[in-house]
Formats: sequence, structure tokens, C-alpha cells
Amino acid sequence: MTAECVFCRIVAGDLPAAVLVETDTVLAFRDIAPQAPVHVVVVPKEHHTDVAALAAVDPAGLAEVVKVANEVAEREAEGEYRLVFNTGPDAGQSVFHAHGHVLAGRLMGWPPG
Ligand code: DGP
Repeated sequence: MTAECVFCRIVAGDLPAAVLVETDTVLAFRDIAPQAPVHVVVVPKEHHTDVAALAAVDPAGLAEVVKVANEVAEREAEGEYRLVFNTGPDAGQSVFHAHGHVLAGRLMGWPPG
């Protein structure tokens, strides 16, 4: 946990969030700035800077993130979804705590912006 990390603060219960799924190692909650009718952020409870760091240190933790993302999408969007891990500022990452975005509920364009 880092005191200045917004997702660590949500995991710790210091900041409110609309939580959909909680497991021993993962939390899924609605994004504060939704980009689709379904937009849920899935985070490991442990702090890792991005998905690459998570994969290197805790591959099972990354697998749990993907499993929970799929559960959310099954529940909210009949299992059709996009799972996005913005990695680095140029890719749009603004919160440096590993997270996957579950986006669903509308047609997705390709290529992404
Ligand atoms: P990214 O830009 O890929 O790092 O995604 C970070 C996302 O986190 C962004 O879509 C907005 C969301 N977000 C930032 N702060 C909060 C917050 O305090 N609560 C919630 N629920 N989401 C947040």
C-alpha cells in the first residue's frame, strides 16, 4: 500500500467506490469516468506499478485479475467485452497501480484511439 496511490486507498477503504467483486487478492469497482455503459476497473489489492510489473512478480495475481474481469463481464454484458491495460503515460495510464479496464455495453471501434 502506498499512501498517495488512489487505488491503494480504495482497496484500504479510505476512499469510497462502487465495488462489484471482491476476492482475497482482487477488487473490481466502477470507473469514476466511464467510457462505456459498463466500465469497471479490476485491480490487484497489492500495489504494482503496472500490468507488466504484476505479471513479473505475481502471475497468479494477474490471472485472478483476468478471471474477475470475465466474471464482471459475464454478469454485466453477457461476456462480451474489451479488457484494456493502459501501460505507461503514452498509452493513457494515469493511475500507476496495475489495473484492467472492463469496457462493454456498446459496439467497440477498432483501432482504438
Ligand atoms: P488509466 O488512465 O488507464 O490509468 O485508468 C485510470 C482510471 O481510474 C480512469 O479511467 C479513471 C479511474 N479513476 C481515477 N480515480 C478514481 C477514483 O477515485 N475512483 C474510481 N472509481 N475510479 C477512478
